[in-house]
Amino acid sequence: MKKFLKFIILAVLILSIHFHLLDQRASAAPVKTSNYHNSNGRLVYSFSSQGNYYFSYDRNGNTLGKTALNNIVIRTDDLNNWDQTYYHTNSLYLDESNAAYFDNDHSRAARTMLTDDEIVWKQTGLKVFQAITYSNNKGNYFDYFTSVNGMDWDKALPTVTVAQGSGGWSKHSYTLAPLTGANYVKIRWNNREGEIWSPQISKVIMHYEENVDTLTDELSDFSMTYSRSDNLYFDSSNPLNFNNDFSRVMRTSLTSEEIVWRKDGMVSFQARTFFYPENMSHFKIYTSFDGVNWRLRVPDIIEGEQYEDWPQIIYALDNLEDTNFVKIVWTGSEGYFWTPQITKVLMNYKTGMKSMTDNVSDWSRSLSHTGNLWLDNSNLSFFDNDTSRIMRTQFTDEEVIWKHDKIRSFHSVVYKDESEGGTLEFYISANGTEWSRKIPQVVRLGKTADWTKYTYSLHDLSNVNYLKIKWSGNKENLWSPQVSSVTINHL
Ligand SMILES: [Ca+2]
Ligand SMILES: [Ca+2]
Ligand SMILES: [Ca+2]
Repeated sequence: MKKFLKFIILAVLILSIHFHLLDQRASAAPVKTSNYHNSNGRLVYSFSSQGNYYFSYDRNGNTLGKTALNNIVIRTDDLNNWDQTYYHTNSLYLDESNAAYFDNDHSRAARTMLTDDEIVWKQTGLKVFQAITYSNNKGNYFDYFTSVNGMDWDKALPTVTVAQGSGGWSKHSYTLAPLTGANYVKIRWNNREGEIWSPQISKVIMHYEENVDTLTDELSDFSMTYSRSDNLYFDSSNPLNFNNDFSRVMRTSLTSEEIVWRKDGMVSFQARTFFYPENMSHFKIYTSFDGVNWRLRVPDIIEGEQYEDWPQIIYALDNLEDTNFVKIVWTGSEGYFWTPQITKVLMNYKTGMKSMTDNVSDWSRSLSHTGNLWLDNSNLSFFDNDTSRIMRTQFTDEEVIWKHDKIRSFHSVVYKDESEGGTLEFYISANGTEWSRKIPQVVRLGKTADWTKYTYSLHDLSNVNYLKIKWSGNKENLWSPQVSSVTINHL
């Protein structure tokens, strides 16, 4: 009787849960969300019809931010043919037999010999790469590599889940996320024992950002750099220490030297460097949207392949959203001036993006402004020597409008003193008459005396041709906040 009661209670519970789920389904259409975690188990990407997001962390695992990504596209290669692959070794073939062992997959990539065969996929702007494979054993039989240019490869460590496939084979699901500026992925078989027909690759799934191009500076000369400090030199000696690279940038003295690249709409950046293993002092990497105001970044630091004595260190930034410039600074004043060296730099950028900066030296680059605004030229030392900033002259609502076709992002440099001051509001418009307010992303850039410098940015804009900054509020002081410059990225 007790057992019967338990059964009744259980049945009622299951039914009520079932109806509860049905209720939820009836009330809202389900949103399919794909979440991807990094090797530390932290969420890095979340893709759904309601939005795509990238989550970043510092080296201690503290959340740095959440970036919205437009134009995330999925491409699936079922390996029914080789059309979607970029390269594969000749001895591979597509096995169409015994689909019943492979969850009914009628075509998988397989070997014909026990050799280190490989397949390469090319996709610019890769965010997440997944491979589904089958093996007649539980072993992990593949190595994974990623590359920005298809030539310099770095070993990548996927997260792996194992499930039971049909017919007693193990189904492995490998995920690479996040990929730092990768445009190519290579899978290589690594087992030289066992059966030639195991493992097999069933399919790969790629999430990537659309409309991304790529650019490499081999650093043969300074023609692709934007600016640099004086004491830099191209070293061509001992190429064997540097993967046969005959031209690398190094310092000529133990001073703080820097080199800057510009590419409007940069979304990822990779610097490949070599260090002599004594007194190693890391590079510092800064990003900027105007080449004037810089933000220190926390790059991914990857240990690359080592040639001879010099460890290769790769610095990578990905999912950049306010970057038209990147600066690398040599640090360290001890040891040898000829270490470290930069061998090449690789960038992904949004196709066709251009940037326009208005330093507000005058009103010529804005479309219009209201009467009680003033260009302040005083107290340069509080404003990093910026000779002209916009401020109010009355406690009234004031505004400035900028116009540009196809605005995609907007960055303004703002100084505020320690008073409550006025409030800045940001508006966007397609036609210049109907406006909608947007909440900007705020980054604190630095402090001079009583003034703090911030950037206020809007990202991922579409159907926007006008931007407006509005001052409001009537608390002291009239002179705060001040707008120092505005940069508009547009197509
Ligand atoms: Ca397949
Ligand atoms: Ca080089
Ligand atoms: Ca200015």
